[in-house]
Amino acid sequence: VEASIPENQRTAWKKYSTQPFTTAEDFEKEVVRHVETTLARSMFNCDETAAYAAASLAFRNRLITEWNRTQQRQTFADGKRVYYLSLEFLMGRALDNAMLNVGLKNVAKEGLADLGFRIEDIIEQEHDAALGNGGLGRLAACFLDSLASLNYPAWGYGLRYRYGIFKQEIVDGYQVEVPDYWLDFNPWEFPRHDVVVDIQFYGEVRKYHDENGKSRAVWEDGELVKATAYDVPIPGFDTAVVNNLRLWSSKAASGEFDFQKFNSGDYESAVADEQRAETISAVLYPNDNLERGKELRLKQQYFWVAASLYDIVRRFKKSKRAWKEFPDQVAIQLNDTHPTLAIVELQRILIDLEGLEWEDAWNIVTKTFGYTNHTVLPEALEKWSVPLFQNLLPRHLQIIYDINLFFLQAVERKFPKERELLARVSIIEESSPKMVRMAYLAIVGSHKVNGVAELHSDLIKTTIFKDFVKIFGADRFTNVTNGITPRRWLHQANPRLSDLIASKTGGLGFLKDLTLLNKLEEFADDKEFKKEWAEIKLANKVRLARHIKDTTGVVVNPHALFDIQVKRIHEYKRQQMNIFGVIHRYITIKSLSPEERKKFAPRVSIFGGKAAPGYWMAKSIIHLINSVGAVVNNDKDVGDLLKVIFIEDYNVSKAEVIIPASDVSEHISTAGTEASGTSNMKFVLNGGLIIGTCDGANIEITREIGEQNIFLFGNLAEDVEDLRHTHTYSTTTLDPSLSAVFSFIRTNAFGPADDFAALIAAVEEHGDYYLVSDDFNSYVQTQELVDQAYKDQEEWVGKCILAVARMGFFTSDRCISEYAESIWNVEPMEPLAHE
Ligand code: F55
Repeated sequence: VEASIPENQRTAWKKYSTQPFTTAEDFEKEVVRHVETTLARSMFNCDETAAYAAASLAFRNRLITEWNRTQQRQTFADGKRVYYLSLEFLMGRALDNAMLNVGLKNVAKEGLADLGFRIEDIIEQEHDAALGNGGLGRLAACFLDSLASLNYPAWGYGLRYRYGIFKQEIVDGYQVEVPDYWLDFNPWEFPRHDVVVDIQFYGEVRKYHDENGKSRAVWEDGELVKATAYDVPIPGFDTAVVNNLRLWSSKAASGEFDFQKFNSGDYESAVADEQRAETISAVLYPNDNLERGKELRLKQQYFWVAASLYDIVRRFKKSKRAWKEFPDQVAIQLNDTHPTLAIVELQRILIDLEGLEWEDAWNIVTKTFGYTNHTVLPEALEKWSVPLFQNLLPRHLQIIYDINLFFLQAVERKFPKERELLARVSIIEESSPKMVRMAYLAIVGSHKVNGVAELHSDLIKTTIFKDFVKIFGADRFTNVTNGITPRRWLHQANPRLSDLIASKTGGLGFLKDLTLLNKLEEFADDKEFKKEWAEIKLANKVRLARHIKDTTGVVVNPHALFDIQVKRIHEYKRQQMNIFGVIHRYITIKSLSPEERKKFAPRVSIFGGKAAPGYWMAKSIIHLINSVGAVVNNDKDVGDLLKVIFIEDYNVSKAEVIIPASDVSEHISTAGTEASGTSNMKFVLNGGLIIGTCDGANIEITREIGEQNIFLFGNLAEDVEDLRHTHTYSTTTLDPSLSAVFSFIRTNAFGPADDFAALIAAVEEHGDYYLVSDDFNSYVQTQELVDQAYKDQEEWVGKCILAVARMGFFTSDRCISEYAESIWNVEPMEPLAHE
């Protein structure tokens, strides 16, 4: 029964319906009301934490009104919706973003000032929502911002982890992981205790025959876990659209069985059940680009997928349409293979619960799903052991076998003589134990598969998924080059640059149509403009220098070139090459006479990023960086010529401070390994140049901004495989400068050389898989070109302006429009203005 208020009584509702604030005065009223009632405090004990809480509650109420309006409008329109399934959403802070997106940051600033607070200090109080590892999770967050800003009816579905990515502390130069308990006070989520789904695990499958003699599989027994929805409002920029991010939290399914245990005196085991259920959504797995096959991870995936699909199907059923219309109402995008079980779960719902025929169901399924691949690294491709599956999800395993059977039969019909092809493309790998290849399942169950940059999308078609191109045709595979939201990554992170750009491009329109940046080309030679531009960069560097001083005690000169590499620590991203280069620079400086040193270009090498807790090589890299810093930063011969900084606990809110402060940032992965990269886009958009390899989106960035405005070096993807063979089958000589770096490390210059032996051995003895030696000379020479170029500030700033002017392509708005058109087949809704 609809719980709707009858017509006659609605006038009272309308009269008292919440009026969102628009003035500083009304905002202040709200803040004071929240401090005095919601928080039960007063002006005599209102610290910054309380002011943050009250300001957030005020904005949150404002969002709720528009959120309700958006949801009602979408329900009424009853059009096709997009569902973005991602195990990670790296959202960062919400308050600043909410204030900017609804266009009331200035109002809040004035209001908070009246109440005795600086808005910057209040924003700083918020704990990051860090439900992600790195690029993949942040991409999902940028996509939500674009979907709302472009008025698409779209939902995100994820897990409400009690612990997000760990907090990184550096102790004696080593990474230490500390749990990130972030839910103490989170005004941005709404528990929906009425939106609950029971999720089943284990048990067994029995066959029953119905009255027509038709056999039906029924999945019975096992254990139930309860999924509760928590909703997070996602405001669009310059629109009243507020979309929904629904995160699921696990609890023991309440009711009979635990009460039974309780009554029978088995209290402890009832509590243990409760705890085991809550464990499912307890913690985000901290590996990026590595899959470890843990049962709890598979439980997380099914828990989240099953709850989300139940929700999506329930919404569809309300519209009372025929099942064959499902793909006209629903588009589901799989963010990597983590949600691939959704394909199997939808097939199960349709055949086992709704009684559709296999073929009809499978047609619906494949039309509904799209799959985005984010990596070609073999160790990152998900595989699950068949015995594990059999135990946890017995019915799903049967369906996977059936999907595979029908798929392989079709392949055999099309390519009758190719027995090896069948083994290669089978969803089941015939190893021991047998494994389910999730990427293959995702390809077979989707109508589109996309990579995230041109090179990457080409590579997946010619390497890991080559056979599937032959089977399904090239049309199933496409490219959508990644993008970033200019709202957070320019307007929010770099307000002064955003204002300067607005003053030359006719207002803030560029934040909604980033190609408008090209108007800046006219000003690339404008003396006055360049001066303001350079001043802003310097101010951003001063801000970062202050953070570095406060957190590490090291004083850096903001006039030195800031060279930044911040991203997850991984051998393929080659932070080791960067730090070897820094050591090379240190050796060079030490060899110079005092006279020569005066001409040497000063540089600050800044690193940041987390290592997966079990990834020893990555942890050694962090240790080496810190050990080099400890020596170099205290060497009187060096002074300001070189500083080496490791910024602890790199996350979204730190990125907002770090990225606007770069002169040069490093994106130096071995060619062919970084699917796209997205921080490369953020750095250039903030007026920094790039030193990078011909990899991922660097290639398209170069095409857009011009090769005079980027420092590219190193071997090309097409040559990497052959070079690796050279290492394996013959002895190649190590690059002489790199050899000198290794010798220097072996003098114990940075502490016991044994600590770094594995890093050296990887290059010298274990085949240098990531080609550090092959690229080292080219890297060092290109760094010298950077030094030279930086000396001519006029020309440097000109390059930065031209680069920014040409970055329009890399907005996530463009990505979302491409997905909408070529994969989802959805249209944006009419714009919605604030009331
Ligand atoms: C996390 C968990 C697993 Cl099991 C596997 C991968 C990850 C992960 O974090 N991957 C990731 O961040 N991939 C990155 O995706 C970005 C967005 O597409 C790309 O820009 C980047 O190149 C890629 O490495």
